[in-house]
Amino acid sequence: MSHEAFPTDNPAVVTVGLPYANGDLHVGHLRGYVTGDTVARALRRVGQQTAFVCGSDMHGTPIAVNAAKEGVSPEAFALEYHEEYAETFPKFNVEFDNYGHTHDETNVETTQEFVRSWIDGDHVVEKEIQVAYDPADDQWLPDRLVEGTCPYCGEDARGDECDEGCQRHLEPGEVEDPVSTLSGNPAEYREREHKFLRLSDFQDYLQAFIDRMDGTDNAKNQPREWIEGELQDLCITRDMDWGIDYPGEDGEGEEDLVLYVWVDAPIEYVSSTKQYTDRVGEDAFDWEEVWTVDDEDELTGEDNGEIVHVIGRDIIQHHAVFWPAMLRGAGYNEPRAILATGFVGIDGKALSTSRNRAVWADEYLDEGFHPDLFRYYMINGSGMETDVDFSWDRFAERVNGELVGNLGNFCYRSLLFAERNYDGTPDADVSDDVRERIEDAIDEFEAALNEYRVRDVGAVPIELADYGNEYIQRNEPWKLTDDDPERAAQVIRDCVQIAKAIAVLMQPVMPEKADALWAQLGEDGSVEDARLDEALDAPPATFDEPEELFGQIEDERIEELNEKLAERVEEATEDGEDDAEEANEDTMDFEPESLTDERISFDDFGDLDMRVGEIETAEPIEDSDKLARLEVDIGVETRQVVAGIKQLHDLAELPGTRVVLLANMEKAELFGVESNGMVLAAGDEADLLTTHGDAPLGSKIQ
Ligand code: B3M
Ligand code: ZN
Repeated sequence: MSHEAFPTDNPAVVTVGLPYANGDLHVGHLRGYVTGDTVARALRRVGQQTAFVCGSDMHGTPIAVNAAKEGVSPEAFALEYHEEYAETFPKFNVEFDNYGHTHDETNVETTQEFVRSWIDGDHVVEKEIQVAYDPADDQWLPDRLVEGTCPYCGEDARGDECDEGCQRHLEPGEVEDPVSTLSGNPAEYREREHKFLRLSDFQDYLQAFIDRMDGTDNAKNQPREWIEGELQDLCITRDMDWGIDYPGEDGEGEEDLVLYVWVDAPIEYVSSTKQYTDRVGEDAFDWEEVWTVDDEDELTGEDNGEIVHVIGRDIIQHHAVFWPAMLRGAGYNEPRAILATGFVGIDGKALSTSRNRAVWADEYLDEGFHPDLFRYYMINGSGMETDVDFSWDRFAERVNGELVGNLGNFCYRSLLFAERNYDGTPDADVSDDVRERIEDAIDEFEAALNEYRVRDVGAVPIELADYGNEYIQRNEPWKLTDDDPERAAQVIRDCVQIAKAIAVLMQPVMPEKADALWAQLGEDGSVEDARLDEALDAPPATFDEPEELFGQIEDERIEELNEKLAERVEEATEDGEDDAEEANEDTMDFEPESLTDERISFDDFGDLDMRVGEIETAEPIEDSDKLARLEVDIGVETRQVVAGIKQLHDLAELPGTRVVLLANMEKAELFGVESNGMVLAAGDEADLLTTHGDAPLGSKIQ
């Protein structure tokens, strides 16, 4: 950690990547917003002054195209989604201090100011470049209006992004074999003059920046490759009508040119904070204290505000390379930390809005589930950087196990016992052991937050509840009430304190449930306003009979939801003819590697102890994108192996599959899991080798 620990004397701003105002929100989007909201709440919890801001991303080609399809203006089209988002977020207890949009006046002004600063600082250059053009339609094809092949990795790519391959940002003119996504016509490249932000001006700065930036490992490490290589200039203008006008040197707009959507989008982080200041007044929150720098040479100095960006892992380059350069070029402060979350998929495949392959935000709520359960599942179900599959089974497992069975159960039994026997909190001091355990929990909360281990922040109250359950079980106060009433009162006094600490510590992840517990303890107001160390203050002497905080989710309910989702995924797959065609093309294009000239002896071959096996279990290794843990029965014994097949196979379908296992492969340890053998597979798709007949398990391959 290269910055002063939270809380600092400066205000902080937490942001989340702006949603494109282009379709309904699904659980994949919500992961980021819930994470950002949890971070903002946790920062406030430790006493950090924090504004949580965001806005809708209104520009870009997909919005212009979809609006045209519906026969409405892009502005009207995007505003409708903007309003929908502004209503949906609070339903998930995602409470922005300000939620603006990129087409509002504040952002237009701020964006044009940024660009003027770059021009004044001589960071903008004009260049003739090749831009994709559809001659049949007489149409320029910026960004997603063109598709083709990525020049870096050869995968299919959009005009501005290699979304299926290396994830790089692509500059206009880079995509090979361009085709219009509007008409399907092959496109040609035509010369056109555009404006560029000269990123190489910021190369040294960026190299130093990335060394001091905090956040998740993916955000800290991936940009190094880009920053260490030669930085290409960033084209900041587009041939479109929809967007913010390029301001020009004398303040006059340049005809036909609007700013690239990725110019005005991050600037909305600044604009949204400004709007917040406008609303609450400078004394309550001063946007300039966060965004502007007092001393440019002292970027990590004590006078600068704390900027924390939460984003999806696909937009790291925009935030850790382009954005800091944009800020620097306009004399603004830099991000303190970038946290990049993994994706949410279903059955190992990405969610798709157009194919209805998703669990929708509204749908989750319509099923009657509490938003805090979803928040808990998103934050505690996996590490932040891990790609996860949304699964109703795992959702129910977490809720039933950790919330109902552990946290909820502890609080309910403790408060019920307290209310029945003492009308509330027994009159005693908290024991030293319990006080220390709560202090440890507070320390871990602070440490986890400072290291951006958001999942661990969420785990603190669960672990405390675990301790509480064990404590009450061990001390059996119900047996003590007659024989040793003093001891019984002491135990329950401790348990009530633990419940109070749980309410304080669970608030960032489950704000509404934390308030419910707070009220059950007879406390006034919202737990949000309680400081972290209030976890150790005595709870009110009296309170009413508590209610269970969480209800069990029944198996039948989950079965219904699973069926619904399975049907939808099936339909989405049937609709996905494109996928099938693409797969076919892949096979047709496939060029096998040339054969090796080196021969081996029969003895050499005999050294390989390969056996027929059958997969018994296959499960993902959570922290890895690619790896799965398999148990393979090879007749003589069952072997645990780690295989790089997580995204290439539906793991649930693998048990029962016959495979060939190289049994005398060197042992290895991957992500802490021992791999004892190797399963043979063909090609990049890891097509598993199996047997034609039914040779018994353990048969040697010869
Ligand atoms: N609107 C959405 C995305 O690419 C995009 C984020 C902008 S953040 C400044 O995830
Ligand atoms: Zn690529």
